[in-house]
Amino acid sequence: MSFLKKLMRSRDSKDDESEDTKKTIAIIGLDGAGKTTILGRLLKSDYALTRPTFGINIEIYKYRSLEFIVYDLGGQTPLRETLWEKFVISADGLVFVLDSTDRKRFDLAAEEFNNALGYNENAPVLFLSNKIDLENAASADEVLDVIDFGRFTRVQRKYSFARCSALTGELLFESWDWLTLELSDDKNLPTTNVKIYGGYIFDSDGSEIETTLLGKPKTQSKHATLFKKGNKEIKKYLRMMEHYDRAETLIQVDEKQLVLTKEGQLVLSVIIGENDPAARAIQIIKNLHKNIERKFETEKTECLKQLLEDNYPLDIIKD
Ligand code: G3D
Ligand code: MG
Repeated sequence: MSFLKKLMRSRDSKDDESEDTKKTIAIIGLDGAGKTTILGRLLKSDYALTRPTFGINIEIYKYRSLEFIVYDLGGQTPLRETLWEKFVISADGLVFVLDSTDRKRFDLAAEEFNNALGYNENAPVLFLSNKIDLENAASADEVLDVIDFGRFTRVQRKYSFARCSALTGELLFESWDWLTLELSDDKNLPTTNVKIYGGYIFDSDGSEIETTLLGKPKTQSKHATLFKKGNKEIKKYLRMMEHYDRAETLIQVDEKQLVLTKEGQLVLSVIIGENDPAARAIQIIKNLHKNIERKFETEKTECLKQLLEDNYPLDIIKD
């Protein structure tokens, strides 16, 4: 955080400590790019509401040790100038969303992106090329041809480019994790390990194949209810995602996070600690997807438990 900002904040607030964990993010992009859907996907798994945003949605989103105040700004032309000026200037982070299937408006999107960068010259920028679940989504190269990222290197500004799907959640959490780390003043924020309390294997039709609770028996019985709730959430999500081959999500269950990935017929999920990096958990279960199919053929029971214990001993709960 800049010195000036810190000074202004400490003037406004007596509790400077907690202010430091609050970050404002402006999500911008043309109308229909997927801004509201992204915000919804981050907030909850069953967020289906995507109506055009007139004006502004403000949502609070807690992730890891930060509290994000996210401004989802309407993309309609007449609103852009007034709203952007007000909210983009003061944002700690900028997220620009591009509809990667809307090639006709790539140039317009690039222009808007430039405008936004003019309003705020410091905040880290996360550029999301959205809707990769659709067949005609632009490749990374196509987008990079239109958007000049070289300028960030020239001025040493922090940025990240990712392709994602707000609808299925694919690659969204990894990108958000990047932004979280960029904005965190807490250098102790864990970047690698997570604390896995257990996990599930489901069939994509919603039938449960395995539930694994990890840790000592006492810990396991303490979390039994949590796992029942998780089971319900997974089924609900899978009903929503039945037409998609790949999906990822993060669902808050009590004080823990449930991370889920679906690849074809197979659904893997783990429950991790409240402030753990979901991106790491997603990586772990993506890696396991490959091994699990192989393991299934030989051993039918406790596949997930064994794979976790064998490959990720440092990531699973011990007590
Ligand atoms: P906006 O807030 O940027 O204006 P919205 O955009 O979030 O309202 O999304 C506009 C439309 O795009 C919505 O469709 C929404 O479901 C869809 N959409 C958003 N993200 C994705 C994505 O990743 N993949 C696909 N396939 N569609 C997406 P409707 O039909 O409701 O207008
Ligand atoms: Mg919207």
